[in-house]
Amino acid sequence: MADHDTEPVLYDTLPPEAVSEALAPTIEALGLTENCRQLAEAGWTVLESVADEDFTRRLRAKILETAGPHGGANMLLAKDPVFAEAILQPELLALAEFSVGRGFLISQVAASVRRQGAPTIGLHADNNWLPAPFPAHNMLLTGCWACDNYSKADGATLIIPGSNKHRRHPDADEVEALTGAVPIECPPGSVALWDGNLWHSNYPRETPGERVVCHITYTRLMMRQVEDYSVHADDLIGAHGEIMRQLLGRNDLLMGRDGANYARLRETFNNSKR
Ligand SMILES: O=C(O)CCC(=O)C(=O)O
Repeated sequence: MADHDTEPVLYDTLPPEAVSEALAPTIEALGLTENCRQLAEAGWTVLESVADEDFTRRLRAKILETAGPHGGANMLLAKDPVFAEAILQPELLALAEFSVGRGFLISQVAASVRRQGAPTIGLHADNNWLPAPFPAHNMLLTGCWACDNYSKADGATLIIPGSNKHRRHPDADEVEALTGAVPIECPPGSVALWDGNLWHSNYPRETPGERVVCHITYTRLMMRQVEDYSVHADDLIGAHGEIMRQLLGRNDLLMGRDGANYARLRETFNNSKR
């Protein structure tokens, strides 16, 4: 962790593939070095057994209870504490800082329940509200917490390896052709993560039962979040402390209750470079 009170003004920006000096011991202790390399190179990675099996069972049960008739749910941080537990897992926070930088925010906590015959979502890059060409530094990190097995027949996430290098949205022909598509295969309790550049979709579900997923999006501090938790922020920060303050954008210079908080200017500007 950087000591924001004593850190001097930073002038250099860390390259996208570099782990900062402050984050490196955490990445090493959690065994995430290879995941960082995969995220930077290939635009995706998978973490298995992010929490114990009981946690994934609780998460799955709460999603099934919360999801609407079409299998979707959002604003989940405000709906049950199990979702804060999910987004605050140390491995996820460490990869988020690596991928979308120090001072990163939570953008969205949503869920999907896909039953047999569920149609696909359609090929896209999560940088959906960003013009192309996409910047060198990643802007969005999506983590799909697979509460059920991920295989092609089970309706797993589909990715186009190498598409992260195009740094643009797919066009209509590419969306139709799905050239080079492969499934992300992993056991329940895994979190599949990808950057904002990687083209992805999901396969139709052919098997009986449901594919239950919690969709978590972390974002760089200068991006607009998908979900607005401002009316819930005091309660969430009261329950989860400093890290939630950061995730909800209450630690930075921007959008303080009384306008910009210049006491936080150096920290915010330094964060943008790490
Ligand atoms: O449901 C999936 O497997 C993919 C979800 C997706 O496209 C997303 O969360 O951006």
